[in-house]
Amino acid sequence: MSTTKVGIIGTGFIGPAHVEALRRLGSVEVLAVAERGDELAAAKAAQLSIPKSYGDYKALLADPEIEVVHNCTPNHLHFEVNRDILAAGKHVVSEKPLAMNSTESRELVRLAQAAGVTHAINFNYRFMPLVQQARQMCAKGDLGRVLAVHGSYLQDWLLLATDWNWRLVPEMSGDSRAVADIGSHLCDIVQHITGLKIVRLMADLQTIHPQRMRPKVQVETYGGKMLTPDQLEAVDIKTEDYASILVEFDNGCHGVLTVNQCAAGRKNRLFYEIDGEKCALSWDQERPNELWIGRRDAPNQVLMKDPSLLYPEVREYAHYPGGHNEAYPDGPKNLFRNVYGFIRGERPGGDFSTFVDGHNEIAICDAVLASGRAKQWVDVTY
Ligand code: NAI
Ligand code: SOE
Repeated sequence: MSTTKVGIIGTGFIGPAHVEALRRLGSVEVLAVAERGDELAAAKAAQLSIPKSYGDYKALLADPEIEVVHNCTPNHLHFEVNRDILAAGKHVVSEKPLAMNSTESRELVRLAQAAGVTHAINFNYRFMPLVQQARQMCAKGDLGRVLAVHGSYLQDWLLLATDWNWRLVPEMSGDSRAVADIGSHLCDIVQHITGLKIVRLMADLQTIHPQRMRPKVQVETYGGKMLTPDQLEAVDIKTEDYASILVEFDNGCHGVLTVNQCAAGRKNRLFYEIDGEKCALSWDQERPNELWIGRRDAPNQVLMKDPSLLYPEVREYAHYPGGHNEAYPDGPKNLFRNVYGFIRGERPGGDFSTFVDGHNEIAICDAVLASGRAKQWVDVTY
């Protein structure tokens, strides 16, 4: 059976994670990478055992062998690179956020639909087994009506004023930082599970470090802990480290979502709790094999991931027996399985996050910024 040939643009932190997840599918061959310049591209290709390398992503797009392209570049390049992938007629898997604002993301949805190719966005946390189980429990009425939702996404990798990354630079990351970077996953996951849509919100945004120390040398994501004071310079910070967002869903229920990239001890704690009239659900990405089910008239339960205990339609998201834990790298693998299955005509589609979902999240982000400025409730304009 022939393999689907893929090119990856950007090979920092997440690019290699895409490569690894794709290789675990078996039916996909990562044929080429593109990076900033020939030397870096060749070095990354050698490191990842990828046959072809391009120092300019446009050369990768001109390669007739490449059928699908993954955009793993920093945020400010997402619009331009996604647009060029679509113009080249290739299928596209983009990293989040889809673009820098909703004008750009709306245009990408239009271009993707006009191009008639498959388009996907890496809302990876959706595709973990117990997140899919929670979604099915909501869809099947196990919770009854959803009454309220709260969630948070907490990290500590930007806790100190000496922590630095391109995500702190609005020209590279966008006018929102914590909300666009991790709030995007949080908003997506609670809407995906409940099937509800956020329609109004009120946001409180805080920049905990109005000034940070920027390295005079370049550092990779999560790589700045070893720098000495003489290698740093002071820079004003304009984007939020922290946000709390009151939200209203389209069924009228309310919720609150908090993000903080200065939360000591929390590494990548994406957490939600959904209160239904029959039971509640909660899940923590740092303990992804446990789903808490809260009950009023019976003892609470912790469902440990085990294919035999999941709804039949969820079992394909769990690849190992109970007690054999699945985690972060398995989300993208499941997403890519669904995307490539559709591209190869082996799956019906409708089971992966698309540019439409990417645009919806940016519309929420735009509303968060508008609400933060106006200090009042605003409607989300999709
Ligand atoms: P990074 O800074 O570690 O890597 C970015 C890479 O893109 C670097 O290797 C850089 O040299 C390359 N690059 C920059 N300009 C380029 C160009 N013109 N052509 C080709 N390559 C270019 O950043 P990281 O952490 O990998 O993030 C990249 C994107 O992935 C971000 O948008 C981020 O939001 C998203 N991301 C998503 C994750 C998820 O769980 N879904 C996890 C981590 C990142
Ligand atoms: C950094 O905050 C980051 O790598 C995000 O960019 C990802 O989207 C998130 O999944 C993990 O944290």
